Amino acid sequence: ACSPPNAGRAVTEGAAGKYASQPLVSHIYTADPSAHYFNGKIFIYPSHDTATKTVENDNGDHFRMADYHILSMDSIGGKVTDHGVALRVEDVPWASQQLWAPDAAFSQGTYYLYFPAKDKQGLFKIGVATSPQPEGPFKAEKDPVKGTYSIDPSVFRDDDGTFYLYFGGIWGGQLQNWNNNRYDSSAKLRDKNEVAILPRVAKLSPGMKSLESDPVEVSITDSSGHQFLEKDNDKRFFEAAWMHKYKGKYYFSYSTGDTHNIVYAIGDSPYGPFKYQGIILKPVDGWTNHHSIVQIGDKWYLFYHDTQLSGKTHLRNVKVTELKYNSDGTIQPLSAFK
Ligand code: FUB
Repeated sequence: ACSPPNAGRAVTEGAAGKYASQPLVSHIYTADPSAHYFNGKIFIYPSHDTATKTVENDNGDHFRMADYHILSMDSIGGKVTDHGVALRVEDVPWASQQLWAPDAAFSQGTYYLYFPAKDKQGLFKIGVATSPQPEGPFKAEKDPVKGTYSIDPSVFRDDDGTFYLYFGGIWGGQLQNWNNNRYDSSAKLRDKNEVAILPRVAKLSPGMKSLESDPVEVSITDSSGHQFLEKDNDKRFFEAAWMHKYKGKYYFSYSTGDTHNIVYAIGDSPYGPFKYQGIILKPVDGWTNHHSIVQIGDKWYLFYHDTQLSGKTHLRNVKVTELKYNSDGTIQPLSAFK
């Protein structure tokens, strides 16, 4: 009752007739929306947030999601369908808990769901599950994708048909424990004057269930080509990688985590290097900020989440709003009224 009328809704700054968005569904809590246009419909692959008694901490233990539901709609603003349970943690042979932010891809008649989960040893890995339909149900492979680790998989199909898997997230996402693709249980978060930890990318093999090559770091720099330091935490990578292509350029976007922005950097190849450009979405209600960007017809949309329905960081709701570019290819920033 104390909130201003637009609490928790993203608006296009400076746009005539501000666009305010509402939760896409309210019967379940959903987060981390990865949207795709498959078969003439919009499919959203979100996390399915659930109530938990786990106390909120920096490790993200309060995010205890146990299954996925896929959402779809014919058009933006249209009726949203929840297709029910698409995959449960108990149906993933290698996983123990925490089905965090997923993504999906389509190749040669099969839909692939990529998802992070903790294995039986408590290490986040990335799994893959398949279905003949975009909405699932999905059948998980027996093991995680070999060579993967950490969280927030995001799959990008380039115009030549090659797929790339981006991933990683620091703090509870464990990326700080992986150096040169090796796990180091003693590795700590970097000090403020050390270079920031970078996300990873690897080409997927044509079968979509394995990596074609070892993951490499995704280089993100400032406009002078310098890598960010850990203290540049309003710009450095934290989690929620997403790749899209606009007018031949590669746009790598991500969350800055503890400063709660969605920001982006532009490059000339799927591997980068990417030059930092600025904010796409300022902090929303709730600690996390996680998005996807997709073209539908001749318009571009930002799918994101906030906590409008619950007011609780771990019980989020997905939303969509239009994304606009300037003529120089930069993105017009969005903000949410607090
Ligand atoms: O939903 C759990 C985690 O919260 C995701 O993996 C992060 O990106 C953050 O949104």
